[in-house]
Amino acid sequence: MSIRFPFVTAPILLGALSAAPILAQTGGITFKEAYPGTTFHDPVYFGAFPGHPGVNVVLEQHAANVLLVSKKSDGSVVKDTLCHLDVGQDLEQGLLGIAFHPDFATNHKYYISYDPSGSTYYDMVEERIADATGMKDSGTPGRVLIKIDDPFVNHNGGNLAFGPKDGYLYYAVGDGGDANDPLGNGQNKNAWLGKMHRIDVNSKDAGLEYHIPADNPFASGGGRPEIYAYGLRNPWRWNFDAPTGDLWLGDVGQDSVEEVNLITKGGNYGWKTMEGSRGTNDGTMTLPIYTYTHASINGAGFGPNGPAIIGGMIFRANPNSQYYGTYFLADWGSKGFWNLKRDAAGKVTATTLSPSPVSLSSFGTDADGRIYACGYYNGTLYLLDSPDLEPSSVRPGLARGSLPGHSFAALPGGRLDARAFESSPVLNLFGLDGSRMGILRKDDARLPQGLARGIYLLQAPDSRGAPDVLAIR
Ligand SMILES: [Ca+2]
Repeated sequence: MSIRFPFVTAPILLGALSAAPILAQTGGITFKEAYPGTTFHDPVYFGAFPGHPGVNVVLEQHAANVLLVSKKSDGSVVKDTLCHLDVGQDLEQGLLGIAFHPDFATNHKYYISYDPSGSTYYDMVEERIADATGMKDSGTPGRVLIKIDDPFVNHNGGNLAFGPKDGYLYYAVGDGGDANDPLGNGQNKNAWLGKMHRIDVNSKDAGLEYHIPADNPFASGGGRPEIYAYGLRNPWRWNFDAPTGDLWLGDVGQDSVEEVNLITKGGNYGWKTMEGSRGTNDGTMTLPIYTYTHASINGAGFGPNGPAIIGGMIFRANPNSQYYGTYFLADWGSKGFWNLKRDAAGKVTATTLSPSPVSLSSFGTDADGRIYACGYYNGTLYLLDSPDLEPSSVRPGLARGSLPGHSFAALPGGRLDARAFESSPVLNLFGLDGSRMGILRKDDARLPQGLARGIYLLQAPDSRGAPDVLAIR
């Protein structure tokens, strides 16, 4: 997703990467194959399919399939094709983004972004409608909302998402491409390119296929009315933190710096006057909340396509987890992998985790908020696996006819008996209603603070046997 080797093709890279080892992760996180034995062609998106528990959406960038992926009870993987397109085949072209209308369950509308095939380049956003089952495209021709003339083949951005607080469709597109933003798009408030845009898909203004939200920064002049934020180079992957509405964006840098931005309405993120926090801020520019330099990851190797940030995902699935509200991100070329914690004062603390097994292209979540990552060149979807990343909606599993578990007792604020860890060094702690109250580890068996007296259940993360019983008295 960088510009340095834009014409290197996947077959060459496959040879270079096929020997990449699967590394155990520090921080207790492993990359676990989500669909063992099943691969995807250049996956660039993973997300939950709304209204269909257990079904996830995968975008295949160059094969240009929107896949609905699920597992049968015997563990076999089913791929249904919601939609297939004809797209450009350069490294950064293809099917790039998808968002489902907040009312998809009733109106079956969904939105894709892609670069069509052909020697003239465009960046497009299109509305499509699924059939009555919701599982197949209706075949009705798509309604093109946005079609941008694009001077170069790279820097196409392409992510799409509906704002969790406002219901508007957000779409980010890169500066057009080549090096040094030769057309000056990033700082040109009248250009589509190098921007985050925001539109209302539920009504139309005169001459447009959408409505301009009245509070867009340039809704009444001063720039393109669709613009929400500007000064972006190649905003490849970004995600909303739904509880706060914060928009975390990874903007791919050029020669020196990769950056994470918190995107706010009307914000100028500096490109090409600034790269990361380097360059001269004219006073209008918002600095990134986190950067890493190419020099800093040199030791890890740049990989065949050079460094490029893969904007990440915020973990919100379990309020008791140490990772709650933190952000996972990766680097494409070096396979670097980090967690960022941002405190209430805005101070960011980065933890470097062990590298990803292959170049990641994107992060996503399932309906329960588990975090997944797309392994690009091996087509493997990974679950970020750790007891700390299990959703609190996990319930203790009970095999039919299983024997009662063991019983343990402890005092409030005390420790769990070491014998409870004989089957597993990590145990989930559940209330009797099945809600998960925390995680206990053999090497730190302290009970969570503030746990009330009463009866609780203990079970290893993957166990389906009877839980053990813990009485706190
Ligand atoms: Ca381009």
